[in-house]
Amino acid sequence: MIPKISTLSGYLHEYQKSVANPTGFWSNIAETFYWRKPWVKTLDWNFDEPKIEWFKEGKLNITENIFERHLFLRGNQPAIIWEPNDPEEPNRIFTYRQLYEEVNKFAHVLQSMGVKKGDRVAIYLPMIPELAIAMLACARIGAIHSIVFAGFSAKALADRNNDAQAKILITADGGYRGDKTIPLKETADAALEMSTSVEKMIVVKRTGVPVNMKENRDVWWHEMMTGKPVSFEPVTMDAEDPLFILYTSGSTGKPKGVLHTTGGYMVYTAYTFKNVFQYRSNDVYFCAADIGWITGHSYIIYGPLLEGAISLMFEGIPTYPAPDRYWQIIEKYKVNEFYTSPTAIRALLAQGEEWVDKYEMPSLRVLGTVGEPINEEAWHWYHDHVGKGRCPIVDTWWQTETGGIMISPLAGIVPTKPAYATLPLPGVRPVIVNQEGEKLYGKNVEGNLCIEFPWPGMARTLWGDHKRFKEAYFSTFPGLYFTGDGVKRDEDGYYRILGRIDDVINVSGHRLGTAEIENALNEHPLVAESAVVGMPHDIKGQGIYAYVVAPERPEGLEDELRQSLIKGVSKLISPIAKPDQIQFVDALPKTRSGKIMRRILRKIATGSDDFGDTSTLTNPEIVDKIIKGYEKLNQ
Ligand code: 7RM
Repeated sequence: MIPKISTLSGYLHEYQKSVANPTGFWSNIAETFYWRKPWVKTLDWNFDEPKIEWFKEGKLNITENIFERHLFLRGNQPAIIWEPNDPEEPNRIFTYRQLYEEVNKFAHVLQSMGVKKGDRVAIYLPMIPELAIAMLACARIGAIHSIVFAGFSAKALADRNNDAQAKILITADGGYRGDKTIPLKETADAALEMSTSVEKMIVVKRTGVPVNMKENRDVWWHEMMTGKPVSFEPVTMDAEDPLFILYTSGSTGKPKGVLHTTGGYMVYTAYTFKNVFQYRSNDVYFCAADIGWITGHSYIIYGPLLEGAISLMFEGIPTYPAPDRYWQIIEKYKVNEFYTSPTAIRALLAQGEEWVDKYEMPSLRVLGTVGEPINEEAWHWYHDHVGKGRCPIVDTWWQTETGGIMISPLAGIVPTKPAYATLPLPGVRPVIVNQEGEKLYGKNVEGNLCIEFPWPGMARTLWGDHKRFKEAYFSTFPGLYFTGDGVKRDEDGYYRILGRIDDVINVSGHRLGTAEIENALNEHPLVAESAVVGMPHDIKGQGIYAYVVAPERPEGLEDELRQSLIKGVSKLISPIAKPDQIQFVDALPKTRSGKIMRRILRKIATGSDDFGDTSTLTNPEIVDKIIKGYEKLNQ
C-alpha cells in the first residue's frame, strides 16, 4: 500500500526525507506497485538536455496496476459511477471487474483494427464511460492516447491529430451538455477532411442522431465490441514508454503535445491522489473536471483507479437542470471528496445561497479546487456553504506538464489559508527566482515559480519537438524547470500562486495562448493584425480582450464585424476562446524592434492608466487613442 501521511509532523518528516534522499523516497512508494521486472536505476536526469528517466528499465503495465492488483479485493466494488447529464436517465455503475472486462474487450477491438504498441489513438468523446474504457484499453495494449476535449473545433482536432499522426479516431454520434446536444460526429468528419493520418473512426452511439457512416472508414463501437473476449494479456511497457499525449496551449500559436510516460506518472498520480485527498477505502470521490483536460486524466481516471477508489464521473454541467446539480449528486451518492474549479464555484455562488443551503451533505469530508487562482470570496463561500465550515479545502496547484498535484495542503493535515496553495508535496522542490534568475530564499518573496529537482510525474518531452520542450521549460532559467507562473512565499513559508506571467491566459481554468487567438482573428480578410490580452472577469477569472486593426472595415458595421470575428474564433479553436470584448484600433503600440507592447495593452484592458515607461515605443501617440477607445467602449 502507498504510504499515507496522517499528521503535520508526519508530513514534515516525509518532506525532509524526500529532499535528503529522493530516490530512496520514491522507490519506497514505487515498490508498492506491480512491476513485471524491477527497475535498475531509480532516476537518471539533467535539466540541460533535458533528460528525465525514472525507474529505468522497469517493466509494467499501468492497467495491470489498476485491475489485476485490485480484482481480488475489489472485483465487486464500483470503480466508476457514471451520472448522466439528464437526472432522469439511469446511471451506470462499473465494478472493477466489469470495467476490466470492457477495457479488455475494447483492447481486442483496437488490436483487430491494427493498433499496435506506440501507435497514437485520438479520442474525441464526451464524458461517457466509453471515454474511460477507450483510454484504459489504449494503455492496456501500449498505444498512446491523445484525448481532445469534445468542445474543440474540427480544425483544432485536425491540428492535434496531424501533429500526433494518430491512426484511429474514437468519437460519438453526439454528446449531451445541459440542454444542448453537440454534433461530435459531424465535427469529427470535418476534422478527417483535413487529416493526414487517421485511417479509421470508431463511433459510440450516445444521442442517436442520424450520422453519416463512411464505408471502409467508420465503424460502430457496439458492433465492434460484440463477441470480443473479456480477457486480454496486458502489453509489457517500459517505465519510460509513452502513456499519453495531451495538447495544451503555450505562448506561441501551436499547441504543445505534452508527453507523459508510464512508470513515473503512475507512481506520482496514485501517491498524490491518496495523500492530498486523504482518500479512505470505500469513499466516494467526485472530480467534476472533464477527462479532456489533465485534471480528468490524473484525478478521475489514473490516480483514483490505481488506488482502488470509487470515482464518480459526471456527464453534465453544474447548472442543469438547475444550479443545485452538484449538491444533488453529492447527496445521492454520499460523496466524501469533491474536486472542482474556482470558475464553477464562482458561477454557483452567483446563483445565490439558497441553492446550496438546502443540502446538508453530511458525507463531505474534503473539498478541492484546481485550475486557476481562487479568490477569497469564492474560497469562503465554498468553505462555509458547501463544506458547512467543517471540510478542509485543498487548493491544488499543478499543470498539464507536472502530471499531478505539486503544491497543495494535505487535507486536514496542513492548515489552510484562503487563496494559498500552501506547501509543496513531498518530493517537490519549488524555488522562486527573480528576473535575473537568482534564487530568492526566505520569507516574503515574490517572483517566478520554478522547480529545481525532478519528480516522477513530470512531462518528458513535447511530442516530436524536444527542442521546444527545452526552450519552453528549461531555458528561461537554466538548470530549473520554469512553470510560467508567478508566485509569492509569505511569512509562514506558504505559497500563493499569482497566475501566468507569459502570454497564456486562463479562462475558466482553460489555458489559451494569446497567439492562437490572434492567429484566428488574423484569418479574417478585414483584419490586418491583432493583439489579445487577458482582463479580469468576475466569473471566468480572466476574460479575453482583443485589440483589432481593421483599417478597411465598413463604417457603422462594427458590431457585425465583431460577431463575425467571434464566430471565426469559435470555428478555428473553440467557443471557449471567443473574445469577450473586441476593440478596433488604428494601430498597436510597438517597440522599435517591431514587438507589440502587450504590457501596455494588458494595463488598458484592466482599466489602469499606469503604464510605466512608454519611451521605447515607435508610436507613443497611439496609447492615448487606444485609452479613449477603451473608455468609449467600456463606459
Ligand atoms: C491542472 C491544470 C495550468 C495553469 C498553471 C496555473 C493555473 C492551476 C492553480 C492555478 C492558481 C491553482 N493544468 N493553475 N492550478 N493557479 N492556483 N490551484 O489546471 O495545464 O490546464 O493549467 O493553471 O497558471 O500554470 S493546466
